[in-house]
Amino acid sequence: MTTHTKPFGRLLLTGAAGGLGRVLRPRLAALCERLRLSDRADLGDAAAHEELCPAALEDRAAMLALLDGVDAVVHLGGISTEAAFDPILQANIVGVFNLYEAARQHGVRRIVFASSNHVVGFYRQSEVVDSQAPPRPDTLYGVSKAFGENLSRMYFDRHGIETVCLRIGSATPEPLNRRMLASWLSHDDLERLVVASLTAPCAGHTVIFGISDNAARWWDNTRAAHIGYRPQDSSEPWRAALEAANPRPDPRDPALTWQGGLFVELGPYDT
Ligand code: NAI
Ligand code: 15L
Repeated sequence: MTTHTKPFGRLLLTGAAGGLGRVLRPRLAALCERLRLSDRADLGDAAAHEELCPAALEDRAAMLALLDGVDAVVHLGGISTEAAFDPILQANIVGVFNLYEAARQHGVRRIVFASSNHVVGFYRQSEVVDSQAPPRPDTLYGVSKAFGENLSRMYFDRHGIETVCLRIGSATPEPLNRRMLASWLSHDDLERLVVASLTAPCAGHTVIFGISDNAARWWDNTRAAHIGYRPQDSSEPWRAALEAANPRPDPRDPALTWQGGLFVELGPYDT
């Protein structure tokens, strides 16, 4: 048996060239002996503990090779907003299937899957939803994330691969608008959430909303308490400035009506 001083021997981060991938890349080093980084975009130079493995998610053979020797995965790769159906199909549906099938074949035990709040974007901001509320996606993008959540559920029930689905809100350096008073996830809390999801003793199949400890709340994480995520940041210090910037909000503004905000009006895009 191989023993490691860190929790993981080899951790795979997909979408490593993206916005959140670049945030997590240096922060995951403490968790693993080797950090395997993948994307279809340029990954820059590898540090001593890193392995660069470019791959397109829709390339089944490349994904099978990518998962070889991996202990756990943080899956951020994919289309991250509304788009035409074809790229969403390739990256977020075919790609997620390729990831789980490769994980099954290589015996990977846990995946942290970047889902999205847009799985429930058509709930109103006046409602509070938890992980058991039926999906109400606001976009094809949201539908594709619901697919990933369901696929990972099936791979847990059939094959025992644990997954924590992160329904990330808005992961930006600071909250940028009134909606983000509820949806904001600080980068430090993103790190806390990913670390907790990777290292919780028993994750099973869990859906958890990725938000900081914001005073404004639409999303209830009570059912995910076993993950041990303890956010330490809050959007509240930005409230006064954000409200002053928009002192008389239009109550019909979709950005302030739907949990998914302006995503409810994006698209459709040509395939
Ligand atoms: P991003 O768009 O900056 O990064 C996604 C990465 O995936 C990119 O580097 C892109 O090259 C790669 N990618 C896309 N299609 C691919 C394909 N077919 N094959 C290989 N690589 C491919 O997105 P961001 O903001 O870093 O988000 C990361 C993940 O978190 C995404 O899955 C997104 O849906 C999810 N998320 C992010 C939120 C945020 O606030 N940033 C909120 C909710 C969910
Ligand atoms: C997402 O799912 C997107 O990936 C991100 O770019 C943001 O738009 C975020 O949701 C949000 O809802 O603010």
